[in-house]
Amino acid sequence: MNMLSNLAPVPELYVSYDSAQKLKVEAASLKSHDLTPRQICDLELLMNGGFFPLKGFLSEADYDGVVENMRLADGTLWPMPITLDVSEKFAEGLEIGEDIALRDQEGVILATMTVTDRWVPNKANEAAKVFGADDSAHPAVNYLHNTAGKVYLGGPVTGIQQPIHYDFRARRDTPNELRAWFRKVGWRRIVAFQTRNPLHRAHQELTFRAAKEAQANLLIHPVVGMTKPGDVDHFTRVRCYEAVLDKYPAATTNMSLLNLAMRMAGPREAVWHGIIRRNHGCTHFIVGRDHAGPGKNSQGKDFYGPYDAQELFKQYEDEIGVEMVDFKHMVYVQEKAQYYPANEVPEGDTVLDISGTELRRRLAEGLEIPEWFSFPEVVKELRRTRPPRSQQGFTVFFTGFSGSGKSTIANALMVKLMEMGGRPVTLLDGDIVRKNLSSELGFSKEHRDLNIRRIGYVASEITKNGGIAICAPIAPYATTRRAVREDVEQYGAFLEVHVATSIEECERRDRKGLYKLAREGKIKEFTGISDPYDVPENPELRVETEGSDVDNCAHQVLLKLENMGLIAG
Ligand code: PPS
Repeated sequence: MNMLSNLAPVPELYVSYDSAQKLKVEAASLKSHDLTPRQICDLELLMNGGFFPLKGFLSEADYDGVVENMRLADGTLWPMPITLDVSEKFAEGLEIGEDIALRDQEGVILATMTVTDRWVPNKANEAAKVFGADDSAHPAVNYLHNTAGKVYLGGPVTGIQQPIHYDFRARRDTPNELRAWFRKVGWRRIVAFQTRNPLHRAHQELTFRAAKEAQANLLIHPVVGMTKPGDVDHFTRVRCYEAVLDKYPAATTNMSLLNLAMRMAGPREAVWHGIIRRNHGCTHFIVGRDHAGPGKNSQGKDFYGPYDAQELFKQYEDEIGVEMVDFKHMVYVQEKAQYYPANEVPEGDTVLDISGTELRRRLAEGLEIPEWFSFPEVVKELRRTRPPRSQQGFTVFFTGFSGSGKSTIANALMVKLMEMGGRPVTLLDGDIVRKNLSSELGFSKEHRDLNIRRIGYVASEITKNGGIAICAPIAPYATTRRAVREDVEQYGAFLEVHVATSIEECERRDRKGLYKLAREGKIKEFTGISDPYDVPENPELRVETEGSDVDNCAHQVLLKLENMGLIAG
């Protein structure tokens, strides 16, 4: 058991400044592993004592113990595999006992690691035991199978320097910085509140109550490393937290940012969060309903029961070394104009609540968010980041044969959107792109894919920055179109429009004379003649050009955009 006083410093893995300078020079000649964003988060907490008692990435024996029964090989409680996953190629070239340099994404050496273990993990078993099911609907299982390398390396880490953060520097604290601060201000009992979401009035009420009940001070300890895909970005959230912090009585509450990469592992994650907070000097920890829940599995059911996390935490409370504080579900009681715990609402009174889904809908549609629900400063920040759909960027992606009418309709659409105004419009027409972005490319599958991925990248950047991208390439491959959709949908809507002119009609029109040349074999790999075209199965819109004019086709796209809430009606 590793009981730490919350007054003494927690052991770190850093060497002294002078040794670090020396080691940095020596490490330059070692084989290097470029850390992934998740590994950088893990390494930071390993080095600064946030993951105490770990001394490095898990060895195989520790990994087996953690996966099977949440314990390191020496019996210490540790619920989460902290592993250094690498490619087979990198692993192959290593000797056991060799030191490697661990670098951030810019190549800065953060640490060295002595490789004591190398093994190919049974990922299906890890998924089942740690996350409860080998189901890729779970974000961490998806990561395990589709992002993480095939081989794990384990061994002790020697810390050279912390990962560099340029944002919110004053709000980031190592465990020992927090411990020192608690000592300085005389905080002895500290309740930590873990969060990855913006805080609204109910959260403020429940955290304040939790601290009062535990007769403790409150530490808002949000995760700013990696959270669930699709969450509100941490920049926005931290601005929201700053606003909420002002609502607590002065000197009762503080906030510090935690660069943790969450796994959304529910019960095991709650235990892990507790240990991390103990290491940061906290004595109490709020565990709520469905703590660190990953959402629904592929059968549409919850991965974990709503109170599994609380139960597991309670079971290991002594070993974790922090006391669990129950999270009360707070609701607004209209008649009293006040928040109450859900189980203490006076009989007959009206309870008001807004779910996360409803909040997102109201933000997306620019509808009212009442003051009883959230603080005006928080709503203002959320609206700045998530403007209503009619002000967000989006991409219209035309696909179809050469000569189908894509460019003509795309041009008409561009002009109509510019007439409306409000957002900048960029046309990425097939021919224009091939002149400017892809002039070195031909028409092999590989080159077409590269061409389309480039268009997708530009469109996603335009979409991210609130503009309208209209793309009009042939884009014959369904998989590539799907990849572009995924790139864009991170930032805004993607509207696929199949310009469904038949190959016979395109050939009959032959506006550029290319079909004739293709038939004569003078142009090779010509789409529809000597090269494939995957007809889109579920485009948002299919337009027929035989029988309707360009103006009408462009108008159909506008109607669809209106219907999706992307342009005001
Ligand atoms: S792709 O497949 O999406 O990368 O094609 P794209 O960039 O849209 O380029 C298509 C335009 O290039 C001309 N062209 C050919 N098209 C298809 N196959 C072959 N082999 C070929 N060679 C040249 C053709 O004019 C296409 O223009 P559009 O505007 O589609 O008619």
